[in-house]
Amino acid sequence: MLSDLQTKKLTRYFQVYDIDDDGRIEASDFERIVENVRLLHGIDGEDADGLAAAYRTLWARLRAAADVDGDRGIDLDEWLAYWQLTLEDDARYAAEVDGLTERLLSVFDLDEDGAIGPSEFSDFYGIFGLPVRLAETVFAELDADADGRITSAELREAGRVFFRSDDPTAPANVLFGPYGA
Ligand SMILES: [Ca+2]
Ligand SMILES: [Ca+2]
Ligand SMILES: [Ca+2]
Ligand SMILES: [Ca+2]
Repeated sequence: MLSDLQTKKLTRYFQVYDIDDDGRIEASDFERIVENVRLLHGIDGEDADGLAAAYRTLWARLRAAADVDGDRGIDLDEWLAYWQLTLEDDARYAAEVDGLTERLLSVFDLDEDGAIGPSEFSDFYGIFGLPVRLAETVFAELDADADGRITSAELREAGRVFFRSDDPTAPANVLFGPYGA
């Protein structure tokens, strides 16, 4: 079972992907994410095609696993059911945390130093429509050793805590911004 805290955090994560805020994660939400990432990197042509293809694959995998009623969208109930199964399975959970860490680094580590700096973190919030004024506070929470960079190890730890921790005071709970009451 997902705890109350996990349900709130995963609902917040759902809202991050449901960019148009219509209560369903669909192909069109992923297309908007791709477009935002494309603009951030200023890429087009073949690179943009590769980016779009990567997100199509990600969406297809998510849909195959989570769209139980087959209506080509993932509603919140399907999303939470998907995460309950994933978090109960250590191998799937580890793969999700690794995948999230790699995606965040590959998309937002613009200067390619292997870590997320403050302005790269603001980009991340901007792309997902999260309040950018919060980025600075959340960045400081996730930068565990306060050296001004969120390394892949810090990001992976944040992912682990975000998905599984039931400690309401854990800083990484707010990886995707504040979650609802
Ligand atoms: Ca949507
Ligand atoms: Ca569905
Ligand atoms: Ca960087
Ligand atoms: Ca750090």
